[in-house]
Amino acid sequence: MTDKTGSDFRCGYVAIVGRPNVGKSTLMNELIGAKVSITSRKAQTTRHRIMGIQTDDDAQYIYIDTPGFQTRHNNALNKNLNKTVSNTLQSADVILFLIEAGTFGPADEQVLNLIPDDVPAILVINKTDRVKDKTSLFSFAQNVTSRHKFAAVLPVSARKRFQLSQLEEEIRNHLPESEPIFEADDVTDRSERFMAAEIVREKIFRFCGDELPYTSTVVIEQFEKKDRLRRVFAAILVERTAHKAMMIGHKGERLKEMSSEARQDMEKMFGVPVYLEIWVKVKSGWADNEAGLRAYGYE
Ligand SMILES: Nc1nc2c(ncn2[C@@H]2O[C@H](COP(=O)(O)OP(=O)(O)OP(=O)(O)O)[C@@H](O)[C@H]2O)c(=O)[nH]1
Ligand SMILES: [Mg+2]
Repeated sequence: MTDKTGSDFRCGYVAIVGRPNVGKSTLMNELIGAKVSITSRKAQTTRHRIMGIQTDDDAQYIYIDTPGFQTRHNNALNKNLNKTVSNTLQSADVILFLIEAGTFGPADEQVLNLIPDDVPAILVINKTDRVKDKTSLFSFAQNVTSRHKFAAVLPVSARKRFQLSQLEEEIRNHLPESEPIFEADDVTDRSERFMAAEIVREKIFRFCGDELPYTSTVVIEQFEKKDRLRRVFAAILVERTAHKAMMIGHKGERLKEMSSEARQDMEKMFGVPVYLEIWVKVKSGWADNEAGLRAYGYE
């Protein structure tokens, strides 16, 4: 291994921004080779700023996954999510502006307008595996690059890992020379307790219909670490009694399935056996109240 304190070592913050559902969290997970950010087919999965860290012999990449920028509803939760995106952009060394191949709409434009002119931004065109006629990507890219002075443009597929090493090389070119900020084996800045809540939230996004993911959140009420075991007591907060019934499902089947998958994911992530209990509680108005949001871990 080479000396990580050598003067040509690079290290910096790489903000990943874009409208909901373009694949930001998938891209970050694939770039660092670990699943630290939850993903789903539904928009607005990510609700917190979360770092994913990748350290090589010659660079440390500190990716910051952000919530997809919200343009639809104006509640306290969404205002808070948008503030997170704006703050992240200000402190980044490099910005990855993610869009979906073939789509550029007002929601993308709004995010693009937030990108400061003095931070190098790479236009990352994701989901190219879905595009049959690759030549169409050229004029598509031209249309987007006419709106901002990008440092580079790269078509990728996060899911198929297409051109990700090229993307990493491009990012490295724009990182400042600096010693590493995190330990070489760190993959995230978040605690196991935080990851536990996120894993449960992912199951809600993956197992429940259209409404529940947006009207619920997860709180870890107790997290016990004993060297070869984690005991996790989670509460899913829902808005209404009817939501509680839907979350639990017929004869408790849905909650049972979600618990089982969440427990397996936690065991994979923590590397130790996990005991998990999930309770569903009705707590209306949680998404509309600023003080309450802080209590649930929203910055
Ligand atoms: N076909 C294809 N699908 C992808 C690709 N990258 C991500 N996806 C899918 O797109 C969906 C959204 O991915 P996420 O990573 O959760 O998107 P996101 O931008 O983080 O979404 P929010 O957190 O809601 O803003 C998931 O179903 C992913 O599997 C890709 O390269 N190709
Ligand atoms: Mg996400």
